[in-house]
Amino acid sequence: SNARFFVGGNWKCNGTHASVEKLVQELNAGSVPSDIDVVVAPPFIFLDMVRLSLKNEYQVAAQNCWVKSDGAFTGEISAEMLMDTLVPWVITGHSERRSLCGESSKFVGEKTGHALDVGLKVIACVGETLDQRNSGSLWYTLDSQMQALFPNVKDWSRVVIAYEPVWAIGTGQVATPEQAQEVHAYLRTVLANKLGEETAASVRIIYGGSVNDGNCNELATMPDIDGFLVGGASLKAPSFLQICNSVA
Ligand code: G2H
Repeated sequence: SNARFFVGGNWKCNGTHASVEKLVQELNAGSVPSDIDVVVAPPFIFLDMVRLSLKNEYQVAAQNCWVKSDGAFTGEISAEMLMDTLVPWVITGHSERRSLCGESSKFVGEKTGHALDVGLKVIACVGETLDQRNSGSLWYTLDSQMQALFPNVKDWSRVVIAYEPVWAIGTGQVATPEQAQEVHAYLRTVLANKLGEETAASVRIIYGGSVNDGNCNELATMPDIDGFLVGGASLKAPSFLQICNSVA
């Protein structure tokens, strides 16, 4: 699509005060195209420090937030707190939260809706496991993850969909450009059926799962790949900067 290219860096649960400071310095020393969105997602504890020290070519995201407003939810961070601390983006439904923290599609949908209602922009993740792909439930899985978003999202201009096949996450086994394109085209059809062609074409659909500086260029040439969500390689500034410059 013609949508603005988007590169996210998901730092996951990594880093020390010193390593984060170094990564920020290296990112600040690099350059990224001015016509793309680059958004990095540090762990909560470093979020404010990273936001305040990164140059303004970069934006920040939280990796998660709570499903409801402030209250008795020990250990959680609300979407309202993110807004109040000037964090513009949040990732929802990452497969690690679905699998390790038991987040259902319904819960991810509600959380996405709440984050949007409060004013955040959302990177909403979907993706199938290898079992689901091999047993023929690829399309069913993706469709049900998408359907859980629709009743909760009023403003699709503030949503980026990240397709992250679970079998490609942190495994070094990246989806081929054709495999990714096939799914991205499907997701766009799902969006089009619900929202119309025009809105569907304007929603960024980004790919995640073992993206690195060696495979990003070919993936970026695919018509329905509007960017990337990068995990491991986003912790290395030279790799991440190269991925940001892979825009086709
Ligand atoms: C997928 C991705 C980033 P990695 O989780 O969200 O991680 O690039 O390490 O596979």
